[in-house]
Amino acid sequence: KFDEVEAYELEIESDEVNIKAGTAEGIYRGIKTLEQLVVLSHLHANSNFLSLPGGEIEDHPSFEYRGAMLDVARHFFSVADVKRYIDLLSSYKINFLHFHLSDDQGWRIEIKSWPKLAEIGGQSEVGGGTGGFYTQEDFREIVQYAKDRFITIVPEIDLPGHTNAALASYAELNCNGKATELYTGIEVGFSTLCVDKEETYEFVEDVIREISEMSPGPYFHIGGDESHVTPEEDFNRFMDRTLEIVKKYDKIPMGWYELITADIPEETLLQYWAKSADFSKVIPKKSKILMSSASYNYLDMKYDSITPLGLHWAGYLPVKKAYDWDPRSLVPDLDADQIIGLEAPLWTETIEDFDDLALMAFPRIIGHAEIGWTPKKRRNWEDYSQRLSYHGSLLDHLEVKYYGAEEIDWK
Ligand code: TNX
Repeated sequence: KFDEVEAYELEIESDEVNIKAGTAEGIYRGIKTLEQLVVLSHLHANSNFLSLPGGEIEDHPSFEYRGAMLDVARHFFSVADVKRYIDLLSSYKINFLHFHLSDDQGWRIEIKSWPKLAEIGGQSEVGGGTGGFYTQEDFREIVQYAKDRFITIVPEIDLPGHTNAALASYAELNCNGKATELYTGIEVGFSTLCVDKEETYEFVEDVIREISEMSPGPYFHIGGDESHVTPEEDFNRFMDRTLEIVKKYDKIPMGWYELITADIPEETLLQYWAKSADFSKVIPKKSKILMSSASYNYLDMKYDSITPLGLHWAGYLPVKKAYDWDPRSLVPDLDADQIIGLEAPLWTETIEDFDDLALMAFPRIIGHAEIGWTPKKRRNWEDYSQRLSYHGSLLDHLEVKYYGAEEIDWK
């Protein structure tokens, strides 16, 4: 069981420190707790003498999936940036990183059998910058770096909409046989693969095969969101075939909740991104659910009206709101046992570099990490905001930007 795999005990006594666990992963989680204690005790000590609070901790996670998502399609992020994010995520015991690898504005992963995807589709991004892409070697390096920190990479190729970068790279993927122009704006829902062409399924299969071979994790994310120009019947037919391909390469399919209209296998993991106003309309009943509500989880939503970056179509997301909720009861019509965890997406229409990313992710993702680890009955805002107030100094020490929200009495 996941909670046993990740469980650990930490004992700090007057003359020794012990970490016990049944697995290397458990030991790793324990080391991360100890590391935070050491750094924070050091940063807030009144002398040069380092002392740690004594005691015993028995610890294990509440959810098996505690994720972050990075959109590298709207703006590209270097391997070094991704590694830096992975280090930070791992220190807060996040265990999945979902990579949004393709969208209208860019294709970010080398596909050997379709080289123009990266060569052409990799050269654009929002705002007209130069874009970029990961070679397969880069991607393998990221997967391994994450794995060494007990983080599983979830690759996403968004289909059949959000595909302009691919449609600009290969004329034959378009129904009219003409390549589209590269796109650098931020509109959504205008592109679609041609669902009646056999080339489309050769493309989908080659992409899923090449990426699956590099991805040891269980999931392959096939997108499915906002396919507004694909008629529903076409969408379902396309997805039924694509789901077969995912199965052929031994992956568990994952998709945005719109995938519910297709004939999904029972093990499918749907990512629930509805904002609160839509909760009663969007009730996927027949799958596992990953909670990523735009109103609670979206790190690209502004904290408040003066946040310099981000969007606000799902409202503002201050630090308290991002922390003070429970994935098992947020959406009344979902069954608590459908929900395997939560994921915090960072869409990057307005996010251009690591400092921007950090400002939107921190401190809110620390709260998400705690929601994933600690059951609701053992959490409360007063206690959390006190503990969080020390983490600004930790982030300063690492030269990581964060939003100095006034809700927190930063130490
Ligand atoms: C909706 S949420 C999208 C993304 C945008 C995001 C901006 C979802 C599955 N699709 O394409 O980047 O809003 O907040």
